[in-house]
Amino acid sequence: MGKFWSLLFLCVTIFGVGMFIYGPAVGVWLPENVGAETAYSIDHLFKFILVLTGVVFIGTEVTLFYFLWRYDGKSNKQPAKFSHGSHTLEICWTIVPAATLLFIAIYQMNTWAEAKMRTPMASGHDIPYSVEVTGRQFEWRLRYPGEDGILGTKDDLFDVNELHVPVGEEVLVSLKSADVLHSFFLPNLRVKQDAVPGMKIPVWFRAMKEGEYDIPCAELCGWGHYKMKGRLVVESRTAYEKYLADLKARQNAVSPPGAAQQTAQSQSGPVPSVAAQPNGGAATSAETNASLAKTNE
Ligand SMILES: [Cu+2]
Repeated sequence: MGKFWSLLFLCVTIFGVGMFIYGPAVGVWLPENVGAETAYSIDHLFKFILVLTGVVFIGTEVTLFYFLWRYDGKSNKQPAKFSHGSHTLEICWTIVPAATLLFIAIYQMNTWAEAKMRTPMASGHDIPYSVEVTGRQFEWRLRYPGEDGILGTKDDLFDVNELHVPVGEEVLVSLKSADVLHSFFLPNLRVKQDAVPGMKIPVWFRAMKEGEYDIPCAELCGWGHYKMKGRLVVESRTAYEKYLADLKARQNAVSPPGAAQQTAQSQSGPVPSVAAQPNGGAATSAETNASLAKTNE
């Protein structure tokens, strides 16, 4: 039994490191990255920190194994002697981690600024909001500016849970919450931002590959959090414009321009949640438009 525990500890190390090598090798690792430069620098930081902590992990685990193996009770009859500490060692294991953390803090600053601080508006090229995303128990409500390109006007277009964006173009989202904290997460674009009640938070990204991706909510927001998942559709500019035109036609067919606002104003009581409906979210355009216009007031 003497050497058993040391070997067990060694197995944990081998298994842990093995999984980190096996995962990327068979492709069960990070979700496919379809973002632009910032998304790649986030991946770079992730891998850099993983390697750094991996080296420390292997070092400490191998040391632990050696001491368990070398000084097990059965083969060492001499009683153990305890040291009362070493100032030099203590200073070392304080300074080394502190310096490492300081280095990481400085090393990631540029990526953080690109992802969270340098809004497209601040960096000179003033782009309009592409869409307003409102988190709401338990769905993502979307409001696109109509032909005037301005959010909050009568020609706005509404949809639920299916966000369309043109490929290769900068997308600027105005993120809101209608009730509690949600988190707007685009795993394939390495974007994650809390939606905070009472705040409008700008979120920006550029999707570089056409396809359909998930928009999960990454903040426990209530009983239905597990099903709060939208789709991000990245498509060509032509397909994107066709989607907006179809959305407009669908909206006008149900309620002529301006009617959605009136319907909304005449409504009373709580707006029914699309997710809570028996058909599982496939609300008709009329219901959607009317309730969206109300919540987006
Ligand atoms: Cu949630």
